[in-house]
Formats: sequence, C-alpha cells, structure tokens
Amino acid sequence: NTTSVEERPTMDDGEDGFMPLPSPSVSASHSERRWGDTSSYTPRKILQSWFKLPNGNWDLVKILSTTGTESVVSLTDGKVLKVKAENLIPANPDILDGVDDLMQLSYLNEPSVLYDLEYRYNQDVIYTKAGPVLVAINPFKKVDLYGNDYIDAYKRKTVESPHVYAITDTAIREMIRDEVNQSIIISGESGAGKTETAKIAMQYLATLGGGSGIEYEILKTNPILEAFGNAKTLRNDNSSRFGKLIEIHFSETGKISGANIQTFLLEKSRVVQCTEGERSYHIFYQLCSGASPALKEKLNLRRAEEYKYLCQSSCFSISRVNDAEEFRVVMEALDVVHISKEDQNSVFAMLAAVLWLGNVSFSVIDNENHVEPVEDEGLQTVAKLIECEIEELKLALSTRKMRVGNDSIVQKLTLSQAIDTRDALAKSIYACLFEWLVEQINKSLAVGKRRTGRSISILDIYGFESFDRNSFEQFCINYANERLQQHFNRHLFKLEQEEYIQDGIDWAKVDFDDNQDCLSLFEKKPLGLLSLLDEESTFPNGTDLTFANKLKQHLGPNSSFRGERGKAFTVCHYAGEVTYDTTGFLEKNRDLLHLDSIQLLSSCSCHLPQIFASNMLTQSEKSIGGTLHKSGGAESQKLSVARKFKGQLFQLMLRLENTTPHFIRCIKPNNVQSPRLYEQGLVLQQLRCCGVLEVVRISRAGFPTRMSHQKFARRYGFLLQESIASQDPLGVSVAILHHFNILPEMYQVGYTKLFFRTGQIGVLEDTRNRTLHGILSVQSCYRGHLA
Ligand code: AD9
Ligand code: MG
Repeated sequence: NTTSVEERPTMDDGEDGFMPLPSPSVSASHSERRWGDTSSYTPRKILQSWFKLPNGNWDLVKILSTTGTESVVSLTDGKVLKVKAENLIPANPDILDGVDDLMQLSYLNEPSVLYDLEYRYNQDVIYTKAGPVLVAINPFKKVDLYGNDYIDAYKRKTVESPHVYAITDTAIREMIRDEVNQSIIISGESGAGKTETAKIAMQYLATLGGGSGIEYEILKTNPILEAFGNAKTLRNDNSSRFGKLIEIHFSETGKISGANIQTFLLEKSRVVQCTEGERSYHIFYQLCSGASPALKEKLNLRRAEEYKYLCQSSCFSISRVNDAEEFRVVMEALDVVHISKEDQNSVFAMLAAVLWLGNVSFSVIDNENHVEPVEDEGLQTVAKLIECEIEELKLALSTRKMRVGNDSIVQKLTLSQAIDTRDALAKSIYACLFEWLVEQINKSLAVGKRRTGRSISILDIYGFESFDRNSFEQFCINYANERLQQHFNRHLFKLEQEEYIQDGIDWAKVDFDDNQDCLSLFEKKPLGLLSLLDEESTFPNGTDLTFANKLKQHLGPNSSFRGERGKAFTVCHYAGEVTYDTTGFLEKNRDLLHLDSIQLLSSCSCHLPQIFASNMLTQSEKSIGGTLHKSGGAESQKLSVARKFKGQLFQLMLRLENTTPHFIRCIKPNNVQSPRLYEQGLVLQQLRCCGVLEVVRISRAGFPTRMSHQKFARRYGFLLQESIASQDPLGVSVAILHHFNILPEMYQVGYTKLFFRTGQIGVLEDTRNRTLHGILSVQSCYRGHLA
C-alpha cells in the first residue's frame, strides 16, 4: 500500500532556456528503486542530466539531441555517447549548485543530492541541511568554521549557513521557548565525525556559561573519556568504543547548572585482545610514555612494547599524536573534575595491574594440563598493585571453588581455563574502572539545587556496523541502531502524519520504511533474538551452535531473519542485511567473572578493587528474578550483557521520548581518513542507511512547522495593530496570517494547530524579535532613567 507523492519543481526559469521538467513520479517504498525512477522524465535538448558511468559514479552530461527513447549526450570529459533515455536522471540548473538545504533542490534524486553535498564539500562547506536534519561530512582536516567569532555570529544570527552551532542554538531557543527538554542525536559510521560533532555542540553550549567553572569542567570530561574509552582502530585513529549520552542541565536563568553522563556498552574485549594495526585504549600508551619517573617506579612501569596485551599488535603510536603530552592533558582534566591525587594514583595502579596481568604466565603441573601461575615479576607486581596476598592471587588464577551440595570443593584449572580467568579479571578491572570514573565525574558535575529540570542531551552513539565478520558487538550495536532509527522514523514521519490526519489537514498519506518487524525480531518474548540468546546462555550445555540452531528453528518464518549454514544467521536491518557469526556469542553475553575473582578483589587493601567487587555483587543481587547463569557453579550470577544493554536502551529511549530531538547525521566521505576525497558510492550508501534521502522527500512535501492556535495568537497577536482581544485564538491567528500576507500554499489551518511549510515561521519570528527588541530597549532606557 504505497501512495505516490508528486514532487513539484520549484524552479521556473523559462527565460534562459530552462524549462521546468515534469519531475520523476515518486512512489513511496524502497528508496533505491524510488530514487532511480525516471519513468516520467523526458530528456530535452541542451539540458543537463545525470548519467551513470561504468565505474558507478554519476557524470553531469549535456543532452545534445534526443528522440525521446534515446539521447545523444556529451560527457564532462568531452566524449559523445548515445544512451537510452531511461538511463538519464534530471539534473538541477546551475543556480541551484550547492544549495544550503537539500529541500531547495528542484530535482531531488540521488545524484543531485550527492552532487550538492560534493559541491559544498569541495569548498570546505561540510554542513548541509536535509530538511530538519543536519548532514555533516567529515573534512579530515582543520576547517575554518569554529571558534569564538563563529559562535558569536551564530548567537547573533548574523550567519545562516547550516552548522552544528546553528542546531545547538535552535535547541537552546526551543528549550527556553517551549519549556521542553531537547536532545541532539548524532549518528553515523565509525570515523564519520560523531565525537567531534558532539564536542563542537558542547563547545557552543559551554559559552552559555554557568559560573564556578562548571562549563569548563564539562568540556574537560572529553579528554578523560576519550583516553579511557577510545582507541585506534583500522577505521578511526580515535574511535569511541562506548556510547555516550551527556545531559547538560540549565538553571532558570539559562545558565549551565550541571551535567550527567551515561555510557553504554564499553568494548572490553579490547583490553586483552587487539587486532594488528589497532591499539588498545589510549590511556595505556599514555601512561607508559607520560608517567613521571616517580610514578613509573611506583607502578613498576615499562615501555608499552613490554606488555603482552599491548604487543599483540605492532602498532604503538598514532601519527601526529603525542601520548606523553596527552597524558599530561588527562591528568590535568582529572584534577578539574575533582578526582583526588590519591584516587588518581589508584587509577594508574589499576591500569598497571591490568597490563601486568597480561604478562602473568602459567606452568603445567600435572599430566591433566592443570596449571599454576609462574611466580615472576608479573604476578608479584599485580599483587603489589591491587594490594592482595600473592597466594590469594595465585589461587584465584588457577583454581575454582565449586559447590557440591553443601560442600565446597576446589577444582584445578587447565591452561586455557586459567588464561580465560586471567583475561576475564583484567577485563573486569578495566570495565569497572571506567564505570567508576564516570561515576566520579558525575558526582563532580552533579546538578546544584537550583535545577529547573530543563536540559539538552547530546547522544554520541556507534552507528550501524556491517563488516566481513560480525560478532556479538555488532549484534548489540545494530540493535541499538534499530531502536534509534525507530525513534527517528517515529519523530519525523509517523508523528508528522498522525498529526496531520488528527488535525484534519489535507495530506496525501506517505509511507515510510518502518523497522518494527526487525525490532520485534530482536525483542519478542519468548521467541526473539534476545530472549533466545539469554535462554541459551543459561543452559549449562548451551553452545554457539545450539544457539544458532535454535534461532533457525524458531525464527525461520520471520521476514527479517534468515538462517545461514553452520553457526551464522542474517538479519535484514533497515540499513541492509548483516550476517552474524555466533562464535563467542554465549560467552560474551554471559560475561562471567568467577566468584573466586570477585572474592579476590574484595580481599584487596586498595579501595578501588573493593568497590569493584561490591558493585559486581550488587549487580548479581539485582538479577534475582532475572536470568541466573549456570546455577551450581560458583560464578557471579548477574544480568546478561544483552539484557542489561536492552534495559539501558529502553531507559535511553524513554528519556529521549520526552525531548524535542535534533538529528545530526555524520557522513564519512572516504575510508582512508583523507581530506578532499569524496567517494560517491560510499556517501550514497550512508545517506540511504540513515534515512536522509527519505526525510528530505517527506519534509519537503509536508508542513514541518506547527503551532497551536492559542500559542500562535499569544506569540504573534501583539504584532497586529488593531486590538482583536474579543476574538478567539483561531480568529486572531487567521488575522495574523492575513496581516503578514502569508501565502495560502505555505500554511494549512487545522482543528487545533496551524501548519507551516519550512521557513515560514522564521519570517514571523524575525519580525517578532525585532519588535520585541524595540520594546525592550525602550523599557531598559526608562529603567536607566529611574536608576
Ligand atoms: V567512532 O564511531 O567513535 O569510531 P566518530 O566518533 O564518528 O567515529 P570522530 O568524531 O572520532 O568519528 O572523527 C574521526 C576523525 O575525523 C577525527 O579524529 C578528526 O580527525 C576528523 N574529524 C571529524 N570531524 C571533524 C571536523 N569537524 N573537523 C575536522 C574532523 N576534523
Ligand atoms: Mg566517536
């Protein structure tokens, strides 16, 4: 049930030879087909048109002659070709080159959108609006678009071009005007520029100030979280390995009063495992190269190359990054967020302990492959750093207490079990350290008593991922993206439509690609991906293969699911199909730490391991009534990773539902992190994935701005010269519309609200602001006289 929406060319430029063409008729499902549809396009002579070259790129060709079914065209390189008319897609006239908002394009097809973005990108104009969404293309170099002069200009509204500053400014204004919390939701692939964009938005917010340096403190959380949560990957030298929501609170006077950070799903496997060419978390390298001689001696620190966890990859440095210098920045930032020197030293001790744990080796002690840790420098240093008895550490790494009935027996571990235990301990210490740091930062940023409840949240979360091999991490990340995509869809399309219909607006119904099917595939109980994963994770005999088979058995009929050979399965995500390899799924989902290890941590004299242990135990208690793992074994029984993540996502969505969202879509123009290289195919695929093309089409066809009659009358009524106090809000509203000569096609009057085309309300707002400014300056002039 798709409906067709007619695109009206907005250009009418008959005089210089350009005749508006009939536009492609647009049918409303599956964007690829839709955007390629040229059925009603008749090429005309002299016009420019898009033609797809064999390399997949679009070329802007001139039509020299045409018979209707065939055209002779000249390519940009001068070649002349005869092509089928159906292979030509209309191009926009030159005067629309590089428009600010894709909605202004007369022809809104894929090549035109790509060209507009490229045209701007080549002039270092990296921001473009796509209706309500801001598209940001990573420049991979310094561009002169930031800093105080720009911030001032956006504040004073003397510049109009799309920018993160402009979006942030809108969020601030809407927070104040509508008294509604706001959110800035940033998404995009790895390396597309999300984290940088989030920082740019924070920089703008920080200029609102707050007193007592709170805004400075907020900015200083970035180097800390990046040091502990970012790493060099093959895709991005500074890749965030966690998701982040920062909620910035404001006082009644519009000043920053505090902030709160929530993080999601840190990739902890990186601590013990690292692919060639990538690095572990920055902080390890920073510590090794930046610690003072005294600290180095205290922690028995070596060069990064001497730690087994770090030398699984031969990459130790990042070009143009000085780890020692970064370490200084991080230490300073830790001071700013009020982490005491003593705590800082404990943090560094934990980091060194993790590194030294990786160097702990085992020797086989019997012919059943049972092992004992080698009592060398590694083991001794770990015990010293976490402040535990060396014998306790040895036992925790090489044995496991088992409960049999009421008795407890001690089982020796084999080599591979011991290595897993050691690595699990290292990962837990690191993940707990990260959580603890975030908690400390939150304490320091805590909102004062004067909070009003108004806030602006910035979400920087991993984008959709599809690799050659996709594992549990991609599974979780892509699930999160399905949720966010639904939020995006809901907001931009569904709510929009429902509102039109409810308010009696004449609106040809528009379909959008809903992803509810795919979300249900994940979330349905008891037969959904997450439930089945949890169920299998609790079975002592469950394996990745039995899990995969179970999926095939129960989810076969689901249209978003496809079983694959062996241990794999495919999910049809909104952004494309992804095949997941279930190897390691159960283990990663269980994420068990043996009670022996937790007990070891709680026996430490150092306060951090004690805190970690008690947090882990509380979490286990919380899961009572939830999924309990491997009962009988002496393992920590806690929420599975997927379950915890799902809970976090629900919380996140609840929070976002109560905000006015502002979306920024970051686009990566190439895969080699290099400036000036714009790969059309790559950009196009991302535009499709994040729904940018879809949103332009729908927004342009609709009335994106709306306001209740009451509000409209209240807000602009005073601009009318004659008093119309006796009239109802609708009457006042209509009078305002007439008074300002708003064209009938630019608005619609609904039962309760007025609906406007893009840009219309801006005109009224400007008039209002000018008038108000006049009144205020007269008032302050009077007050000045009185004082
Ligand atoms: V990941 O999913 O965390 O791996 P992000 O966060 O999307 O990724 P990030 O913001 O880290 O990407 O950007 C990657 C790199 O692109 C940065 O380190 C910068 O070198 C570069 N970048 C991104 N945005 C800008 C910008 N506005 N100006 C200059 C930029 N460089
Ligand atoms: Mg990032």
